[in-house]
Amino acid sequence: MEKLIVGILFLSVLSGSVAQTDMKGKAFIFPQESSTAYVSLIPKVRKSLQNFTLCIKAFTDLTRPYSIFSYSTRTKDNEILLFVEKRGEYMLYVGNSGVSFKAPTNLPDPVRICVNWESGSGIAEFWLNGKAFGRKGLKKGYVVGGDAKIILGQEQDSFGGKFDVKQSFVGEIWDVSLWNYVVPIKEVHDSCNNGNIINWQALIHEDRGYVVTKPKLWT
Ligand SMILES: [Ca+2]
Repeated sequence: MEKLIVGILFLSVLSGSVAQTDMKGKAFIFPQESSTAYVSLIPKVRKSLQNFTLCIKAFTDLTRPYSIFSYSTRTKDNEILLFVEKRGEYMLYVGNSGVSFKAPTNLPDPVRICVNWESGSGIAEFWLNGKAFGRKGLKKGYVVGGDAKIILGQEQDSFGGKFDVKQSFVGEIWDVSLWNYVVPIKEVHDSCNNGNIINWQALIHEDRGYVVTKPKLWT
């Protein structure tokens, strides 16, 4: 199976649709509101997740709801979803269930968001700009499916599709990392570019629509 995936990836790389990039120091810019621009991230390994840690940095001036990270499986469109309802109100979904975390609304942009979740206790921990904003529980005992479409820029309501322009992301995203274990977030700090499932320094991705890669403006 792994050989097959590597083979498909190799063919896709040859055809120019999928690239592996060292994105260190770079950001994806989503310059306009659309329902067509997105970046699809291809995980290094497709394994179900009993635990995970997700870190991401973003800048936006949106005041409407928007998606930051959309991980969908064939059975659950919000298998993992990081979503902003409004300024200062962050939603984390696991297996289509959600919990909210409140943070100050006057935070200086950009933001560095880190969340982790463990199946054993169901506990999710939420950090923003190096500060903890509490722990909540959801989907205790659940296992996140590994055959996923992982999308930046749009929110999936089906496997790899059904985007809503009014939930799209406009702004910049960089330093995205996903680990298949709980990383003590205190230890992540700025090293949020070396996940073992999604690694920003060896990022396998496919860009669609109006997405531009540029050197990042912020650290
Ligand atoms: Ca959805």
